[in-house]
Amino acid sequence: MNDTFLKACRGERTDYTPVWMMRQAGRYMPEYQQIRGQIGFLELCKNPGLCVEVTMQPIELLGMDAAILFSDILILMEAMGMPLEFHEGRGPIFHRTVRDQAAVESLRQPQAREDLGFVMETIALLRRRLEVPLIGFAGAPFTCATYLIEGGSSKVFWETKKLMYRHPEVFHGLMEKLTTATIDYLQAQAEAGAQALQLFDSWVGILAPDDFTEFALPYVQRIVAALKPHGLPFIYFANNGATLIELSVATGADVIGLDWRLPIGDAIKRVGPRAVQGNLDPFALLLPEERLRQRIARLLEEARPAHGHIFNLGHGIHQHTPPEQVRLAVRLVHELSRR
Ligand code: 1CP
Repeated sequence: MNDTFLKACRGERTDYTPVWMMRQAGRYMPEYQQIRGQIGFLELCKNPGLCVEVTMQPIELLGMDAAILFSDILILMEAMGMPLEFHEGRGPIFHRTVRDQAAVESLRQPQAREDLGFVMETIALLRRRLEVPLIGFAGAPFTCATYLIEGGSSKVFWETKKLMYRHPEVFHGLMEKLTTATIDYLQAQAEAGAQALQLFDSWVGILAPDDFTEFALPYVQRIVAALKPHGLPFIYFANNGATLIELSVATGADVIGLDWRLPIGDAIKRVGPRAVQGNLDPFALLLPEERLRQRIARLLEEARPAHGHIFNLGHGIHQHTPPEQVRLAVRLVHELSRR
């Protein structure tokens, strides 16, 4: 069992810097495309046997030090009674939106162990096969709320901010429900065998720090606190969160995920004595080998003062990234960080 990733999360000494990449299982891999050619994305998420295959692909072919459960953050909201569809090229679409009190009340509180049993089954199957730790995950309540309020992806988040500012009680009611569902979901994943947990706050970077404090932070704090007794490292990733570093630390998470928009050395000073995860620009994987080597060497050097560093990208791998460049990056991290 390669436990380098778990040691780094706990701030313990490791022989080299462990690496995994957000969205490491997915469309940039021909082996994934081959499976997706036979089955729709949502069906794939509900098929434990195939989810295991897809989760294993980047471990076996690219040499990652941790696996992330193959699923999607929106699966939980489907289980809350929000029918969901994925359109080729257009991304996720919810058939209804949640923009008033009645819609919030109509959301059901799922029982993760039953309603999302396929996820727990995937985790159990993976634990029998994997020789690296398995990361479970969920979307953070704010990010999940944006999808429900907008009815899908957004660039300006008009409806989200309108609800937040004009009807804060409705917004907070929605956040309450998402928080309760997320705690149950992550606890179920921990019991099923997940060895670390990551909360993805992909769109929370649109909030000013004061609004983060009022509308997002208390819910993340509750989730982190509820999972503490399980003893798993907890990673909080606020995308576009350069202005939210201290507040990310205030969530209580053990590991702070960093996007690429700030130098990792600066972030580490602000994070203080806990582990960090990040933060190569996903597009830097397009650099020629020598430049990529320099970039990674510099990042590793800057991250030396961290109380634990897990190498990752600053956000998910882009779907057109050549897999051989990903393999090269993994090899370079291992080679350049060996102590
Ligand atoms: O066509 C396909 O094959 C589907 C593409 C795809 C994949 C491979 C989607 C649709 N989701 C996923 C897998 C996925 N999603 C994982 C698997 C594990 C891994 O990382 O390897 C994870 C952790 C997610 C999480 C996720 N889904 C997030 C948070 C992470 C992030 O990137 O910020 C978000 C925001 C989603 C929503 C979602 N699901 C899929 C898409 C295309 C999107 C984003 C749409 C948008 O931009 O709003």
